[in-house]
Amino acid sequence: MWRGIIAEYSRYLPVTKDTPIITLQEGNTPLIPIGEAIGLDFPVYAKYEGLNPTGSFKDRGMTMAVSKAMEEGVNAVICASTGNTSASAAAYAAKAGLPCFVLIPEGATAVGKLSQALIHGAKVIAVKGNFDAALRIVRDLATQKGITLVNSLNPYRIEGQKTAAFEICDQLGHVPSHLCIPVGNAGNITAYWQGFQEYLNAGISNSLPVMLGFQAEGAAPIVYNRPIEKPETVATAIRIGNPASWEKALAARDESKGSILAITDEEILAAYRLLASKAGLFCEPASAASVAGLIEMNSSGYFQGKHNVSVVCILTGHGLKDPDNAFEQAPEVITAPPDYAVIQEIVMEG
Ligand code: AN7
Repeated sequence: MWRGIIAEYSRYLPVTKDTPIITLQEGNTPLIPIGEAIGLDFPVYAKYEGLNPTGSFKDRGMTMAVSKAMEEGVNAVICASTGNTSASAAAYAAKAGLPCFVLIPEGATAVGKLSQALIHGAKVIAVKGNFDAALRIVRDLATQKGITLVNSLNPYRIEGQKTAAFEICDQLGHVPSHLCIPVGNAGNITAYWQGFQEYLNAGISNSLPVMLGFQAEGAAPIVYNRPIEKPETVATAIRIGNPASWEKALAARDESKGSILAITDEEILAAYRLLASKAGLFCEPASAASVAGLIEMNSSGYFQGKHNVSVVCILTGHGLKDPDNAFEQAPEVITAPPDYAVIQEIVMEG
């Protein structure tokens, strides 16, 4: 039985036998071939992180952050969140029996994520401001004794999230040539790069991928090299104007000879619909940025003449997190009377 990322990868993590492990058996998410479905003629895989216990990759980091918080004997955990961090923090805090406080940007968090934070018993505070403003407040608040910050500024979050890179190498049997990943607060790209480097240094793998990060056009501070005061994008998960791990994302980009590029909301939504309708994979819009970015780079000729290409795209969160966007992007429901002939006609028309 899979025991969760801490037990499975403990030799790579800062835990001891005295660390109380708070787990929901996160990790072990599938790597699904999608190349053909999205119209590309080289191997492409989706790492479907939406299948983690709370529906996003955040669970890998949260099991570490909350376990270490318990080990240190803290009184509460706190985070700012565009949604997924709050859902994950609330669930792991519930399991640990710890109070959890979350600050979210009012009106800009997908409904699934908000419902999770609430049902798990977190105190949810909606602030009239964006994620960046909320993060500034919790960073200061977490200096109070006994309150631990569980945003990705917490180094244990990165430690946990790096295990996804280990899994990719273990599942694929080799290191992918390129990794495509959405970038918001930039913790995850940092974590993957650290994970791939650690596997290389441990002698488990023998190469490193090129890191390709993607930000939404209206929320692309790293791409445009300046903080964005009022970030805007349909992909609310990555509606972030001043990423906390900015420098580390630049290091991942430059050390891997990769890029961090902007992708429009239209491109994100096209990839979102394509994944759902052709690959059978329902992810949230922010996650589709990885596939949108790959499609865009392929169109621009980036992969031409490259040998042994194998790409992994990270689908960071489940589509059910954000049903409002699905309804907006999908065809309408057909209404009909309970009448055989009427319904037969609809079915026969295809
Ligand atoms: C689905 O939940 O920042 O670059 O507060 O939910 O590590 O921030 C979420 C981020 C990508 C970006 N995809 O990852 C939060 C939050 C999804 C996300 C990202 C997020 P980072």
